[in-house]
Amino acid sequence: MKFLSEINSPADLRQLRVDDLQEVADEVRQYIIDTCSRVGGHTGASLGAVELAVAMHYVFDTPRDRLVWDVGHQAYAHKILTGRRDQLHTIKQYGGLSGFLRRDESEYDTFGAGHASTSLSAALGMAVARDAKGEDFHVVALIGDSSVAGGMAMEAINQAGHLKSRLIVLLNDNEMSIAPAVGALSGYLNRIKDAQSYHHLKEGIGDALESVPHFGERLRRAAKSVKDAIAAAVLPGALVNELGFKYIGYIDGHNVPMLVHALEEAKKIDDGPVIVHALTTKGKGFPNPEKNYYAYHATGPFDPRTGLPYKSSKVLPPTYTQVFGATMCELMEKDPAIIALTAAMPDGTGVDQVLERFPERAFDVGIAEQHAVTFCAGMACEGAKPVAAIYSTFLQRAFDQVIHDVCLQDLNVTFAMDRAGIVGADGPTHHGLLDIAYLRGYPNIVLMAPKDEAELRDMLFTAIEHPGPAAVRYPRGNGMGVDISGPPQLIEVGRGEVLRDGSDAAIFAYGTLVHEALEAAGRLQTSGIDAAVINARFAKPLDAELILDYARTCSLIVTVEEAYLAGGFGSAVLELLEQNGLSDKIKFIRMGVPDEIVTHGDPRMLLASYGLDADGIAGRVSAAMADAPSARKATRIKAVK
Ligand SMILES: Cc1ncc(C[n+]2csc(CCOP(=O)(O)OP(=O)(O)O)c2C)c(N)n1
Repeated sequence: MKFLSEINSPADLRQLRVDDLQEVADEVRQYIIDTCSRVGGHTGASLGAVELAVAMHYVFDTPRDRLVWDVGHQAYAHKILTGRRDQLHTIKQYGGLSGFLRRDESEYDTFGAGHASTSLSAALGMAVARDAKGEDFHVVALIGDSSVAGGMAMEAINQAGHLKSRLIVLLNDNEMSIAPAVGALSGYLNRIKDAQSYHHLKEGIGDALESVPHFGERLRRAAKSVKDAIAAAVLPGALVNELGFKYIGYIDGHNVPMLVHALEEAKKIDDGPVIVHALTTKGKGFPNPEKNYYAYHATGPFDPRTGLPYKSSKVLPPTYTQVFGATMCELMEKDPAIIALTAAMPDGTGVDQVLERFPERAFDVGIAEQHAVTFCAGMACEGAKPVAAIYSTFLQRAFDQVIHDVCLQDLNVTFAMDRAGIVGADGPTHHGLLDIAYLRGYPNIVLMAPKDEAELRDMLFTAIEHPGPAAVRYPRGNGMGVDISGPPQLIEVGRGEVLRDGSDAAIFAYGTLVHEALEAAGRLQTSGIDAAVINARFAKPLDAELILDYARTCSLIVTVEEAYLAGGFGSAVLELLEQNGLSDKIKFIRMGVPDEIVTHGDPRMLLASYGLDADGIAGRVSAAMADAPSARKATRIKAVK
């Protein structure tokens, strides 16, 4: 590494000549490939943004000038250039660098990220605060072509054009989301680039080119083909004329000197926001010559010579995601009213299978969770049975749509919440720990969580057939390996399942932790504690009869959930006990995640750190039994169903 080993901060980078920067970018790219081949990560997304990071840190006086990255998954080059090169190999691992951006990780991470489409709002806020304080620095937001179509980004563009604050937006246009980009805006950007037919645009192209600030005359000369000319003319048309942005571009986002030049020009614009439109290739330089950008977005470890992933010889059960996708296809085969929906996560949710099989009844709406939910509500008004497959963490963004548009109107919308619980390497922005709390407090919705992949199938069917809103939460990763060959069955709403009876303690587990609870009960038996284990199945409505029955007969009630304790399943049970005058008559323990930010790392290890494994559960139960009230007198009415 001729340059990179000497670059310990952007100030070092800025000592170099512009002519050296392309080589710096090459070294950064190679460094990302070498590191990600060992530890995995958002390889392709980051490879596509290498030159953008080099140019931005070269042109701007970071961290004095504020650089705001959208999502932050593509920011590995930024991390490398801002003093974190030697820690890159720890990325997404416990105690290591975050896979996204965190203000507490570096002063160069001016705004924490992980969810998409936030950068423009944050950057505009910084710009307005700067102006209010009478300070003078640049604010630059980098955003991808899919994230820019997200609702928040659109709202920020609307306000930025109106306020005319000094703000620079670098658009990283690679025509990709995780999957190929969708939507009219993305189609529009593509049409500009691929313009074939220009007849109706011929007039005015010259004028439009000239109107582009600073670049106009040069663009006119540089427009080598009619295609370039149209591109330059059309985009300013929309952004400059209609929305109050200046436009520079489009430019080759892998050519550092050109980027530097464009950003220098952008710096000079002091009377409003400007967009610099850079074209990039996702996975640029990835060793596998097969152009599967979809697969490159994020990778596990791979062979750095071939780009091929290392294959595990272990045969694992299908993931919950795969089972969801396959079950949707089965159900949609039989019921034409069912519609599947994803918000830019077709492969992550399993909706890719459905899009392929039923393209007319499956939608990828892009990064637009809020729209997705209300879109479903509209479909439900017309008798359709929409299923919104949205990760637990991303559904947070559509909270009001779930409440105001779906639950209040009691519409038949199913929420399939993948990645519920601790997701592991992606960390705090991606853990799905809040959905029970944010969905439980409003009438009408049914909440359920399966103990395994077979029950996921049953619950999905049950949710779709339930006439009102229903949500199913299930974890990231592989199923338990149970038989899923039978057709999905309807489950009685609000009924738990006793997996093991017991007279001393009753453990109510919600979701897949039921298996840890069963193992814990086995261990407790050997130390003389007879613990029942109940698969709660529903957080709303609770199986009140079953819970009260155990509460009247056991000394100890324990709830277990992979979610925040505040407002969660355990809270629901506690409320039930309180309503029935039992809360002070019984020892009660809620096990889950306390009120703290859960870091990134191996999910099993993180769960264990919160006592959410067989050891932890057994330990808590035996400690509590030592001082629990003596065995309760009432006879259980209906413990085993
Ligand atoms: C609110 C939200 N929804 C979904 C995601 C998942 N996600 C992460 S990156 C990404 C694609 C972003 O595409 P783009 O903005 O074009 O950036 P690129 O990856 O192409 O650089 C998506 C959908 C997210 N992070 N946040």
